[in-house]
Amino acid sequence: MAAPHFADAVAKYDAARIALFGVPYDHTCSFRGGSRFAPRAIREASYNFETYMMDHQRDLLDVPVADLGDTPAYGPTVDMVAGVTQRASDIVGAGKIPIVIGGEHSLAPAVVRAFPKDIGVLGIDAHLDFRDSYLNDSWSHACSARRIADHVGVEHIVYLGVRSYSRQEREDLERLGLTYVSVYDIHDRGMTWGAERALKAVNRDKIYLTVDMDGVDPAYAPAVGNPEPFGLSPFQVKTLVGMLAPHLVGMDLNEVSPAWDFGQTALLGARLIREAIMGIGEARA
Ligand SMILES: [Mn+2]
Repeated sequence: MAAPHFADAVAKYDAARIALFGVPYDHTCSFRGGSRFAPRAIREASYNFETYMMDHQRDLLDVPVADLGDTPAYGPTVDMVAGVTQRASDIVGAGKIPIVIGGEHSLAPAVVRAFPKDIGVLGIDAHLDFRDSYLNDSWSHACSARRIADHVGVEHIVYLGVRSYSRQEREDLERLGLTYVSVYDIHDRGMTWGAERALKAVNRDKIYLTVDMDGVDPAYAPAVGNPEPFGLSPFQVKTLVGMLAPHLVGMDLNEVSPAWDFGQTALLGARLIREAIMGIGEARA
């Protein structure tokens, strides 16, 4: 059975403001595999929700979104990166906003490379993902922020919700001047503070958002590749998406591993994508 299209993503490509596609890829996964099944699980979960969004007092069907389906199941990371960058470039070149459903976090730099270098990138992640290479692969999901920094510059990327990095990553972030917002600071001072701090740090008008679902606490999002306690609440991520919506030029959501799910992680992923779609539609209405 073919996976359904994302709920309410019924626009033809030419008329679409936003173009979704899935990347069923998890070859560099280091702990819990299976995020290649997430595009299907998240699309299926998207049918849970009303098209009318009470919190926005608007209908999602009023925002033209096309679902382009999934990329092929690539082998080596270099092939995945080339294929994803090409597909995202087509969307960006057509003046549309890509929203990409992972798959693992390694897809994020591939999408970011489709944009001019003058964007800023914000990420939700439990991990800093700032290794230069992991298990001999510089495109590993453990290197997502590092590869994004290669494209936009280390001063134009900030991950929020961080609560894990290696000793080497800590040395590298200090040496290279990477900013991050720890989950502990967000728990102390709130997501509004965190988002303002991150936006000020990246100092860009156009923002790309990459959401690693492990940034959310495992109590709410248990089915991720590398779960970490003390995470963000779903509502904090909603708050961030809402604040960024007027600036968003693209987004991805990654690292859901449906085999560990009772359904709630895929549901939250689908809901956050719907939040972004509505936020973008609302900001540009
Ligand atoms: Mn992560």
